[in-house]
Amino acid sequence: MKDFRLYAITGEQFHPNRDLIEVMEEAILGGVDIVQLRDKTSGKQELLRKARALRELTRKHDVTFIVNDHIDIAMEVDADGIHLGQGDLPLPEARKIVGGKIIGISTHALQEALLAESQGADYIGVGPVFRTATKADVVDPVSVRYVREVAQFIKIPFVAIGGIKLNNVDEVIDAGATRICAVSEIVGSSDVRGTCEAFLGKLKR
Ligand code: 3NM
Repeated sequence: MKDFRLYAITGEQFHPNRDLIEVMEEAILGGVDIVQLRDKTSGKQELLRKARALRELTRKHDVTFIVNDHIDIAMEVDADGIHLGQGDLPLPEARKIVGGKIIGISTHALQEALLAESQGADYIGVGPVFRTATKADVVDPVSVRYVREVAQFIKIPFVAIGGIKLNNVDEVIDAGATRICAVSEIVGSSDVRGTCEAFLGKLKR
């Protein structure tokens, strides 16, 4: 997969009065390399509509597009890849369906990271680094210690996630993360573009 530094995930609850596509386009203009559609409440038809719109947007800007959970929707809109949690379809089965598309896996402990790597994940999520209210059933924060472990033992790309804000991202970078993902800090910002630019400024050093 194309390398990346800043990964944005949709979170429409954080911008109730703004359009999804408008917000994600601002994030793209701010420099995000990957957009993920994550939506735990919409039905399939609504999800398909959003996925089509985001596919069009990301194509226009040559940005990677990932769909969370829904392999059928990812295939239907020809997304670049899917992102799966620990409770989703196991990676080898998902691989049979998506072929060469990107598969990302959420991991919360080194054992899960090593398994995902050995099964051929294209990247892993590493989190939640800090406490987050964005993911309902999330495990306790893994802290920057887990980031440090992954940086030491895992060779595939990893992206740190969970409660990451402009005011704590330095700690995550110091622990060895070179790729960052945020939901609320990006899409809930009154200046989405400026927030992305600020994250990227910190990731450059
Ligand atoms: N996955 P925010 S934490 C979607 O640890 C997601 O796997 C996580 O949202 C994981 O940036 C998380 O608003 C939510 O804290 C991240």
